[in-house]
Amino acid sequence: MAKQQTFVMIKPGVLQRRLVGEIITRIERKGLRIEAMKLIQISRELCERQYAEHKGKPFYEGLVEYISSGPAIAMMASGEEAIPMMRKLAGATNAADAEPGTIRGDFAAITQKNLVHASDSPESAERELGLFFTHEEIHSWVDGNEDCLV
Ligand code: FUP
Repeated sequence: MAKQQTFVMIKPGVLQRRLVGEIITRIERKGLRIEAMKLIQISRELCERQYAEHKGKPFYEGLVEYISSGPAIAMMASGEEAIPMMRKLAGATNAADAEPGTIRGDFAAITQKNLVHASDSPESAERELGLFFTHEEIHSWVDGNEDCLV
């Protein structure tokens, strides 16, 4: 299995709803390593770069408005198969399809406000991590608990 690094964004509504701890707990409880994290007011420009693939879609304007509406948390999570693992923890994009037990399934009733973003491929992870973090902001650490997680 491959060690991977993935980009996670905890969206502004999560701070409003005081659910930041709940989300971070789920990521840690799964065993992923948080190796970069910051509270960030995402500018419209950064948001447009993050979601460039969706430009022109009906939900695009509302999405950009929402993501740049207040502070969010940017994070890098690492571990074996971290990219698909984090996508599973997040759940389906569409709020109505997200399974109970997932972050979106448990807390999202509106697709636009589906709490978290998680990279969908190694290419996306590399691109997104590059948008949000400098090398100096990433702090890799050896997982002393690795044996306890199996
Ligand atoms: P995901 O990778 O699961 O975050 O999903 P997408 O990249 O397809 O969508 C990015 C964001 O756009 C979603 F998190 C929420 C928003 N969106 C909508 O508001 N409506 C849609 O129909 C699809 C996506």
